[in-house]
Amino acid sequence: MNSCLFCEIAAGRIAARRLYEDEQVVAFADIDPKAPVHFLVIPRRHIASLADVQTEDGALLGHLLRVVAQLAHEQDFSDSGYRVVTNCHADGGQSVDHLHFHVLAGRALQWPPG
Ligand code: DGP
Repeated sequence: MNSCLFCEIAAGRIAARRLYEDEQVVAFADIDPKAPVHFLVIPRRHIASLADVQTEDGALLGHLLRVVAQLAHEQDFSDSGYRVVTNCHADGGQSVDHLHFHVLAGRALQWPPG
């Protein structure tokens, strides 16, 4: 596998403003925020996109989403609301080929997205 930006961030070799980490998951601020709160939650293990998730990754995905809910609660935007998005492949707008969930909050978000 060629070097992956988010693998490098997860390993701490590229700097990012980290919000949370454990043995499976890292959350860090998006470099180009689209809302007052915008961070990314990723698995440490390289999974290229949602399309590459396997049946055995179910517990990891569940944990990842539980971390999102925990951070929303801790950062006090759980009640006001938030959005969780993963972009998959070209038409989905994916630009970094390492599975990541965007977490957006802090303003009323529009629907549908562009
Ligand atoms: P996507 O387009 O869905 O693949 O989202 C990729 C996101 O990653 C995008 O919102 C910008 C963010 N991003 C790209 N490069 C970096 C980086 O070097 N550091 C951080 N913190 N975020 C990055």
